[in-house]
Amino acid sequence: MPAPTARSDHDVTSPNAHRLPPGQYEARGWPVLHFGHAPAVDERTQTIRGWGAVENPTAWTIAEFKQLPTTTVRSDFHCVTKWSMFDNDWFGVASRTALAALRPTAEASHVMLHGAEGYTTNVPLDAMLDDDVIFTWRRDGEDITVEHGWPLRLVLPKRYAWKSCKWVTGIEVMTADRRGFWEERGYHNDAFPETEQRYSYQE
Ligand SMILES: Nc1nc2c(c(=O)[nH]1)N[C@H]1C(S)=C(S)[C@@H](COP(=O)(O)O)O[C@H]1N2
Ligand SMILES: [Mo]
Repeated sequence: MPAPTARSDHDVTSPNAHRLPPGQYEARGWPVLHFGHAPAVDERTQTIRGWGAVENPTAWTIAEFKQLPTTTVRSDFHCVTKWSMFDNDWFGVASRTALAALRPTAEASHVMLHGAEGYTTNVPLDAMLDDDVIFTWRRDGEDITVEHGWPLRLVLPKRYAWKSCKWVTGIEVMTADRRGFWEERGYHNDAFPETEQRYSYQE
């Protein structure tokens, strides 16, 4: 992952300073961070597939997926490279709404999110059903840019942001845990910011 942004991007005098998880600083603006390149995506033809331990495997175009019931949730966002953002209003399809459409089987326990260019990240099914988890394409009333994951990204605010998969192409429901892209490369499987679960050697 790229190095943290320069010191001048930190706002140590922020009124949100007391809300920062340990080791984090508040970013000015919204940094862009990902491995590889932002893909060119057409939301009319790009599909998002849901498969695995589900009773109703589904392939939506992204445009169809966006016809599911929508909601807005406010949450914070914490990157393991130490920047945080507060009070983001995300508009989109609640994760629990999408998963309800797929109908996970009784054996389902984990989800692998698949993003463009082979990115993956794993999340317990319970965590995907939290009411603050959302497949989103708008932040604070504006469409997000392709760099930030348009036409569709996940936001999973209670975990470090590498679990918030950009350019989502698949929701794989699993009956056991399996590590995703960063989880296989030295990052923590659970990734809770409050206890600084940054690296796999802490597990
Ligand atoms: N598909 C994909 N999603 C991804 C990543 C990535 O490399 N590929 N990087 C993650 C990381 S490490 C972070 S911090 C957030 C950053 O989101 P942002 O660029 O919108 O700030 O996206 C996450 N989602
Ligand atoms: Mo990150």
